[in-house]
Amino acid sequence: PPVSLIGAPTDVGAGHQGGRLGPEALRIAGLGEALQARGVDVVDRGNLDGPRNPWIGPVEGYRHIDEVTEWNRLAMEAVYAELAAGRMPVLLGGDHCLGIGSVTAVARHCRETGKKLRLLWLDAHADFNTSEVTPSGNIHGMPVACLCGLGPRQLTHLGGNAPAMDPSAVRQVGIRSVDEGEKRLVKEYGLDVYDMRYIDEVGMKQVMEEALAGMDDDTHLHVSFDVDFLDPSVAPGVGTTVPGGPNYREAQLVMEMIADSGRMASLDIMELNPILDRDNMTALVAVDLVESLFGKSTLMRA
Ligand code: DIR
Ligand code: MN
Ligand code: MN
Ligand code: MN
Repeated sequence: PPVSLIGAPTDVGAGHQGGRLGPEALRIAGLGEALQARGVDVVDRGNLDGPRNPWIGPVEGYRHIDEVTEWNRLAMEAVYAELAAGRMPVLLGGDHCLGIGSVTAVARHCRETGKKLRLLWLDAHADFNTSEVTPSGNIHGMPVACLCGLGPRQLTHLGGNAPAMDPSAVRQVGIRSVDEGEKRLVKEYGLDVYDMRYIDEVGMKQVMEEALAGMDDDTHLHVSFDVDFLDPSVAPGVGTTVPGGPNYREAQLVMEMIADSGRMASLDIMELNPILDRDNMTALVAVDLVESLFGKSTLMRA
């Protein structure tokens, strides 16, 4: 389907400023042109326009909750409009709190069209914190919990009813940083987490076979790509680097296997922080990976 790029220039959900420059850095790295060169019909919708970052501390366990809510409402409406028009939304973050709005829109589209939702969450973090267990108050550490109905009402009910989705639809890959209280919740909700230890033990190919298993013609696959999924050696331009992530080669395999599945119908590219980057290298790596997501491969296969 044709692709729509939607910029969401905000870092209200993060603990560092600079993520709000992410959409522009991805454009400068040639995201739109790279997709065009692959024959994808792509339109850039420009940037959403939400509240500025007040840059104050957490209140009752949440930093900037009203600004986060407003940005997510905007993201949800923009993503939903593209899906309803038969297009593939690509949300350019911005911090990962925006996954709430993006996936809430996808879940609504799935309900309306009778599709089954599969959420592939590529991240160093589980993003399953709540106000009780968060070490930071930063809502970018909470979107998966909110989507599963765990969180403040204004975020869990963004789409009207909660939960937006069932935890059984979630597959998380690349995880290597889960906070103490968050670990209990991940277990309690039964999230399917392919952490770095498991990736090391069985290899990325088997991990992706498992994470993508069980999809069919009626599955809508949403890929939420937090750039801190990648090892910091290839992707330094993020606020919360965690060592020991997938290298360039493993990440390419992830994207190629998603492309081979043929099911990806929406995408987030989140958490890029150009202030912390070097010569836009993280944005350039992200564009390389997105090319693979859209089917670029070295050889003609099969
Ligand atoms: C940490 C960091 N778990 C928190 N989370 C991040 O503050 O909740 N998620 N960086 O992407
Ligand atoms: Mn559709
Ligand atoms: Mn994240
Ligand atoms: Mn992360």
